Amino acid sequence: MANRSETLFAEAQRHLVGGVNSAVRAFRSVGGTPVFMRRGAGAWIEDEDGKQYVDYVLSYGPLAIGHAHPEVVEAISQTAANGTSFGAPTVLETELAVLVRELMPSIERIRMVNSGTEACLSAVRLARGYTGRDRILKFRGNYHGHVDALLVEAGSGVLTLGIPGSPGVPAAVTEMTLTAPYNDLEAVRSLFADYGDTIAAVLVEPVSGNMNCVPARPDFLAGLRQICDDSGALLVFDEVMSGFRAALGGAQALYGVKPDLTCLGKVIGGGLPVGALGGRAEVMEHLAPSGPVYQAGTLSGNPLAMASGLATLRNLSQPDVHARAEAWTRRLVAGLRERADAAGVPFATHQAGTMFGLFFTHADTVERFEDVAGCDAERFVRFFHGMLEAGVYLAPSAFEAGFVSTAHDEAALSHTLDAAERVFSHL
Ligand code: KE4
Repeated sequence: MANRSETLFAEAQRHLVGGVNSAVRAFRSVGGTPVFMRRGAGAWIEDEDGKQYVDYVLSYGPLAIGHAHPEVVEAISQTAANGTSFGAPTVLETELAVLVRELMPSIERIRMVNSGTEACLSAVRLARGYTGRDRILKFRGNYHGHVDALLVEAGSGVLTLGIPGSPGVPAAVTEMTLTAPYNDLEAVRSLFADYGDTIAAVLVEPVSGNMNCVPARPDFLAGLRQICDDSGALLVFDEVMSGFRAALGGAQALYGVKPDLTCLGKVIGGGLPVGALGGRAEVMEHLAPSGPVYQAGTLSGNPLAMASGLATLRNLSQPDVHARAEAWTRRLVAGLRERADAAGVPFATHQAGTMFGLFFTHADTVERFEDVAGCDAERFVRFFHGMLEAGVYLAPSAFEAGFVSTAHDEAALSHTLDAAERVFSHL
C-alpha cells in the first residue's frame, strides 16, 4: 500500500515542477519518494504518515533553535496580528540589524533581502559597482544561490543534477566568472596574476556547505584577505549557511578574518524568507538610495521575517546556548565515526560549530570539491535510506551539509547513534 508521501508526491508532480519548489528536495540523487512533512517540534520532524525523524536538515540550516520554538511562534503570531507587511520602515528591521551587527562586527551597514540568492546577487552587483571592475572569482563546489553569474560549476542542487553551470546562462555572463579549486591559494594567486586589476570580488563560502561540509584551511581565508588587500578586490564571505553556525559570529569569527561584505540568510529568518547583505559602510553606502547601485525588494525586511529572525537570534545568542549545541555536534560526529570504524566502514567527518559533514571515503583529507566527488556515492545512498528508515532525516544528497539545533538532546543523540550502528553494520 502506497504511503501518504507517494500519493501526495504523485499529485504534486501534476502541478509543481518535479513535485517540489526546490530541486534538492526531489530525492533525485538518492532515489525514492521525497517524504512529505507535516509538522516539526524541536529536533524532530513528522511525516504525513505520522512517522517521526530526528531532523539534521532543519530546512537546510535556518532552524538553529529547532522546529516551532515557542518564542518564534509567539513572535510571528503577535507580529502577524498587527499586519503582515507595510512597504514602509518598521522598527523590527532596525532591531534585527542591530543584533546582527553585534554578532558580526564587520557589518557596519546591512540591507535585508528575501533569500540567500538575492543577497549574493546583490553582493556581486555592489562589488562591481563599487570597484568599477567586472570579474568575480568563486570556488568549485561553492554554491551562492541560482544567480546567473554564479551558476558556474556551482555546488548544491546544480552539482546533484550533474549540470556544470546551467542552460539559460549566457556565455557573456559566465565569462566574467573565474573559478578556482577550494582551499587552493596558489590557483587564486595565478588567476590574480592574469586578471587581478579586473577582479571586483572574491566570493567564498568560508565554511563550505554545498559540497557537503568542507571548512576552509586556516591559511586559506587569511591568504584571500591578503590577496584582496593587495589587488583592490573585495573579499565577500557567503555566510548564508555558516553564519551563526560555524560560530555564533559566523566563520569570520571562527577564523578571525574580516571580509568587506558578508552574505547572510537562513538563520536570520528563523525559517521565514530572509537574506541580507552587510559590510563596510564605505562599500554598502553605494547601494540605492544612498548610492547609484540599484537594489530593492517588495518584502525585504518583512515584519514577520524580522520577528522570527529576532526571536531566533536573541535565543541563540544567550550565554552558552550556541556552545552547548556545538558540543553536542562534536559528540554526534565522534559517535558516528566510532560506529563506522567499529563496522569497518571507510568514513571521514568534518565539523564547524553546529554544521557537519559525513564522507564515505578512504581519503585522509577532504578539502576540495574533487575530494568530495571521489567519495563512495553509492554507500552514501544506502546510508541515507537506512537512516531514513530508522527515523533519522539527513539531506537527500552527498553534497549537502548536516545541521544541529539547540533542541537536539540526549534522546535525539542516542536515537541517531543507535540507528547509525545498525545501518553501518550492513552498509
Ligand atoms: P537561498 O536563495 O536558497 O535562500 O540561498 C542560496 C544560498 C546561498 N549561499 C549559500 C552558502 C547557500 O547554502 C545557499 C542555499 N543553500 C541550499 C542548500 N545547499 C538551499 C537548499 C535548497 O536549494 O533547497
